[in-house]
Amino acid sequence: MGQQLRSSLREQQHSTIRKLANTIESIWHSELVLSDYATPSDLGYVEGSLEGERLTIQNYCHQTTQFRKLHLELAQVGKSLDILHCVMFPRPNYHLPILGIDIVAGRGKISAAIVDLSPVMQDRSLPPKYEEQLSQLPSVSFSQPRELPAWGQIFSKFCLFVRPVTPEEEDAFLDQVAQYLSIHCQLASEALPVSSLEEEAIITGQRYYCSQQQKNDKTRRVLENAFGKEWADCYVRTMLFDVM
Ligand code: BLA
Repeated sequence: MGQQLRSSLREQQHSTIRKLANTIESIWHSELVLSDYATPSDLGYVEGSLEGERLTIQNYCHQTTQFRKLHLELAQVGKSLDILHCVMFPRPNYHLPILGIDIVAGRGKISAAIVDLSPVMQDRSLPPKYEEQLSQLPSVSFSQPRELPAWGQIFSKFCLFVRPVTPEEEDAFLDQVAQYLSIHCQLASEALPVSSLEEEAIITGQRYYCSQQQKNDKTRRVLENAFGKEWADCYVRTMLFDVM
């Protein structure tokens, strides 16, 4: 799909989503050495409309030494719903948390903004350097924190899940994501491979993370309305939260 079409989706989106997409890409490009990722050719740019409004999806994927998949997805439903989804899946031979970001904006207002560095070890702990650096970030308060759904037990104590209600809160969320992402890229670049025993535990942890995320019915419903149940299920299992 042409570059023009790609950039036009982003230009139509909520300004916070557009800014965050640009920030994520700029940090990835400056902090990591990116290689191509074989995105299934029919999933780079997708459009669908069954019963509901038209859904347009743009996917950007890369890989690095430490990450099996860096995934940034921008989606738009009709003219009313904008979505940014981003997950950084580490390779299983590195003990690194899974960075996840989701922003959902409906009719110009953000209803959900979440960022987390989620643990993969069964004791739910993050590597010590992450604990150290994340604890040192200045704490920011938001007027409308949101409660995690039951499947959200995968997230860490550093998880930020809010409904930002002013431009200042939107900027504060953007800033927090940029901090998490910078810390993550820096610590991941210094990380060394683990033993094969630890690798087994990490694979189990990543599988659990993905199986919990797959329980998010709100994501599934949007995809099902535009593409049907079968396609949506396949997309959630192979593109959004593929287990190794
Ligand atoms: C919520 N995700 C949502 C909502 C929608 C989507 C419509 C409801 C908005 C709201 O509660 O205000 C839709 N999200 C999508 C779609 C895609 C998407 C269609 O990413 C992709 C095409 N979700 C993630 C990741 C995280 C995540 C990586 O993809 C976290 C790191 C979290 N999304 C998340 C959570 C909710 C949500 C916790 C709230 C769920 C709830 O309250 O039940």
